[in-house]
Amino acid sequence: MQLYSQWRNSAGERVRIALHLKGVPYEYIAIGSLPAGAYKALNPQGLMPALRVDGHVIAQSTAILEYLEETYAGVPLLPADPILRAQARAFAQLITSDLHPINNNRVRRYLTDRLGVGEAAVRAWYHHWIGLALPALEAALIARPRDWPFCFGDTPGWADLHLVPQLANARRFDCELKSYPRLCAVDARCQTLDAFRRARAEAQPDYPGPPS
Ligand SMILES: N[C@@H](CCC(=O)N[C@@H](CS)C(=O)NCC(=O)O)C(=O)O
Repeated sequence: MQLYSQWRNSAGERVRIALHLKGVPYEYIAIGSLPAGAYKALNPQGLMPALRVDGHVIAQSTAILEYLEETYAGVPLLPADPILRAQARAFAQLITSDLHPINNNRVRRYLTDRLGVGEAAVRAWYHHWIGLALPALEAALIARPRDWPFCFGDTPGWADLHLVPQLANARRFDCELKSYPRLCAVDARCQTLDAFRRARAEAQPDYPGPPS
């Protein structure tokens, strides 16, 4: 199994965490190490990540996660209870469908390069959408029937692996996080776990090192 990703690739980080949590070995292929055009030939949309399994390519992090969940069912990432399962999916979907697509690199690049939007306004854009998403995610944790150590259970899973890379992005853009104590507590707990640490941007072989 090969994961095509890049050190700073939050959708890829979700998949890396899932692979580690499930104990599935994989080969990390840094997209920057491929010849020009090779990744697009594999995944025509060109977005990261993609997973290659027995010669088949799966694009889109949610599709990859669902494949892993169905194939490596021994370590489930979704809660067993159908309501909690739906709530964990809804939590993740807020990130994958409503937040991440409008704040990601190509959108910010379009704002600056094509629409001539200045850096301060792009930051304001980023903060605006984060500021709508995080209160809803915090509220989802407040509404839980129990104050679990992780988002929807006693072990980390589907919601947690979406949350952690998203909060890393929010920190990169200096977003205010103190108002979200439950999200931060789950994040801090996840950061102590090997599966999350090994998935971090800085732990990837193509990480170029801290900015000088
Ligand atoms: N819906 C896609 C989103 C993938 C995505 O946007 N990936 C980003 C990195 S996190 C990317 O490839 N960005 C390239 C760019 O913005 O130019 C998924 O979940 O896999």
